[in-house]
Amino acid sequence: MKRLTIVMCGACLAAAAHAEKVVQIHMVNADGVGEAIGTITASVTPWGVLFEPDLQSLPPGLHGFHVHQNPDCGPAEKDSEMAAAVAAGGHFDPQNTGRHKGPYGKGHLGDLPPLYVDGEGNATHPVLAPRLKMSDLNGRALMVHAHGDNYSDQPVELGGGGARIACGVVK
Ligand SMILES: [Cu+2]
Repeated sequence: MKRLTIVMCGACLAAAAHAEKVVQIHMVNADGVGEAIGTITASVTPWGVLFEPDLQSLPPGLHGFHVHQNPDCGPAEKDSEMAAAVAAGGHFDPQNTGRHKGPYGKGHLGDLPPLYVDGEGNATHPVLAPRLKMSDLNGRALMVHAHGDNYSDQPVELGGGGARIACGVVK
């Protein structure tokens, strides 16, 4: 009887761990990783991965939002200057499409709908990524950019939302 209880509990834990990931998000700049501004919870739905932000202290408006390749929000050199969260690498693109086509296109798998930040600096509106699986998030980073995202590779600097302002490693 005791053994049965342990087995059932183990199954419960495994299911819970698979169903949801809470990612701690921090502001980032060229000097490193800064203050914690909240969390983004990713969970499985029948329609893809749902990202539920609970973030504060962001600039109001729409912000480009992506899964980036590396689990590292640190600064790194870009165009011979240190820049925020460049260590996270580019957009998660396991099929090497090299194309930024948005959450519903056939480019980067890491392209997500933009995050909406209200006039008080809070982001609470969930976004859905229909092509992603939870397992795609393991060992990646979530990235919030300074500007909106036009899902184009042009202009080169702003096509994906420009500078990186907030980031969290998926653990
Ligand atoms: Cu990005």
